[in-house]
Amino acid sequence: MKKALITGITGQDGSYLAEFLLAKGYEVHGIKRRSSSFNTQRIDHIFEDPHVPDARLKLHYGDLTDSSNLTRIIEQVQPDEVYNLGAQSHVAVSFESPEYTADVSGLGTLRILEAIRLLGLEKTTRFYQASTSELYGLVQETPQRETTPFYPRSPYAVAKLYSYWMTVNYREAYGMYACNGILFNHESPRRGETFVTRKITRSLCNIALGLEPCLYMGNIDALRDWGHAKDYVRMQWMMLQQDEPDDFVIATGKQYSVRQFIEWSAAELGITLRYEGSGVDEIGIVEKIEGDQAPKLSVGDVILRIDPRYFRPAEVETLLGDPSKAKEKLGWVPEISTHEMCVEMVSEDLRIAKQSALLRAHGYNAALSTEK
Ligand code: NDP
Ligand code: GDR
Repeated sequence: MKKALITGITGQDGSYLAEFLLAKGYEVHGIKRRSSSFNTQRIDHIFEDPHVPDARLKLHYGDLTDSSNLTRIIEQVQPDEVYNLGAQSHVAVSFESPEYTADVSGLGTLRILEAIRLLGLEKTTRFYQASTSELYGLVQETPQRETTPFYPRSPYAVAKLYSYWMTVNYREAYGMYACNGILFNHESPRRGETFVTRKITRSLCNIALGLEPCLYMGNIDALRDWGHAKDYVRMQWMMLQQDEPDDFVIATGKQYSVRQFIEWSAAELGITLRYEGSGVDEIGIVEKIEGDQAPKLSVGDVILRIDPRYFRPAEVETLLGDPSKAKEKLGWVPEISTHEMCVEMVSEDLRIAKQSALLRAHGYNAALSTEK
């Protein structure tokens, strides 16, 4: 039985990758952080009691800032494959905590690579690094491919640039099987609530049901290439199954604006928006309501405002990936379109919002009865 170790198993990608690898028959080890409250919601459904003798999901307490802890876990697990998904992954937060971001998202990668090497596993353990389209930042070529020059625009992106090159360096210096997946944005109903897509779907569902008054946004004209996390974790595994290690861009090859994503999400709720004003004074007003998904809204309600606090000190305005190499060499193509993903996210957030609305109105028992 193959063994995989996932850092960041409690995150969006970690949870999907763990499911994927368990289905492939792997024994899956994950590193989770100690926190004062539970942080395993995304993997609770695949958690197995460690007392069960053949449990294949095993969790270890650890932190990417702690070399001795990482070395001990890797020594104990002796993994065939390590997926380094752990990171302080929020770009805007990285401007607030640049040093911590560098420690986790930059040096954390080095700590894992060095642990593999010092334990003498560099010829047996395969390593996947969660690199990012944020490396392209101020884009030098469109669409972006593996050969496009990097120009990072945030402490997060600079930390990930360090990790990218460390991964290449350990491959070249020590013959390690180490790959960078340069992944463009990917989302899902499990996306963290403060990333833009989830913030939009969650807020609009709450607004439709009267749980929140307004969606406050930053730069809604930013352009992104958004895929589905399920498609992207499949590719992370595929990258480690090749004869030779290599780096790949993973993207859909299609680009939309944040504004478009807002409109798709609103449309799923039967809401048509009209915009007035410009810049930080722009507002989104309900122009039309169809169906019964937004019972608490009326035509004329202002449900979208711009809040300058969500603008970043340096913005990445546009990203569009060219996944040709992944398609040609690995036969990978994304199966879920951006719009289909948006529909799935709204549907899931609407279900959650309905539960919250019921809880607010009637309490616990009423919410449970709608689950059936
Ligand atoms: P998430 O933010 O959802 O998950 C990040 C994971 O890292 C969580 O499990 C988190 O733990 C863990 N983590 C954070 N800090 C530490 C630390 N100090 N030590 C150990 N673990 C830590 O990210 P995604 O799942 O979306 O992304 C996975 C990886 O891919 C990240 O490295 C991200 O930077 C990168 N990436 C993501 C893209 C995307 O669009 N999603 C695109 C390109 C790259 P906890 O749950 O306790 O917070
Ligand atoms: P990003 O994702 O920075 O691309 O990083 P995010 O969803 O945070 O932002 C996308 C774009 O939307 C604009 N935006 C807002 N963003 C947030 N979070 N909140 C807002 O209110 C808002 N308004 C507008 C942003 O300015 C930006 O242009 C993600 C992370 O998952 C990284 O870890 C990963 O490496 C990259 O994707 C690829």
